[in-house]
Amino acid sequence: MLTLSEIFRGAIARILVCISLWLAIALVNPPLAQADVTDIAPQLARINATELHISLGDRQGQLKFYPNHFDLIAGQTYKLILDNPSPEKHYFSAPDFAAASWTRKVEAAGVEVKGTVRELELKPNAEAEWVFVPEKPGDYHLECTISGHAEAGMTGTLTIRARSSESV
Ligand SMILES: [Cu+2]
Repeated sequence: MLTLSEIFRGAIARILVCISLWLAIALVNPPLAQADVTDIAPQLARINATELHISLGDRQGQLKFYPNHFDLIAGQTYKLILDNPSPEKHYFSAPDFAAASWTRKVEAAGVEVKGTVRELELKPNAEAEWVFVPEKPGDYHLECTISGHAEAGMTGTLTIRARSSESV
């Protein structure tokens, strides 16, 4: 049979175990500082990048973008992979769209290019990657700026839509 002092000592011991456990958890998991949250955000956005592909022309030398229209959602991260399967040089030129978007990264021929994208030049068989976040809703014109190409049909539209929770 337990004496009163044994019950009392048992209770004290349990309380001490609880306090030390709580201290251990608090030390291992300190509350997240604001800086930590900011550091994590770009990595999360990178993981969620939606991949898109566009071809500038085709093997037969057609002067077109494939596809010639994209529907994008503001605030979402996209990774646009551009290639040129045609026998001649082409440009992906959409300066107004670029101004309405935030460029995170541009990579062409394995080299990262810094700064804003207004126009990307793709030589035959070249590939480029553009990681961006569209921001300002609207319809933006895309064209190849080589003389005669836009007139022959090498144009497109890039649409940025507001997130569904926002009104346009
Ligand atoms: Cu062209």
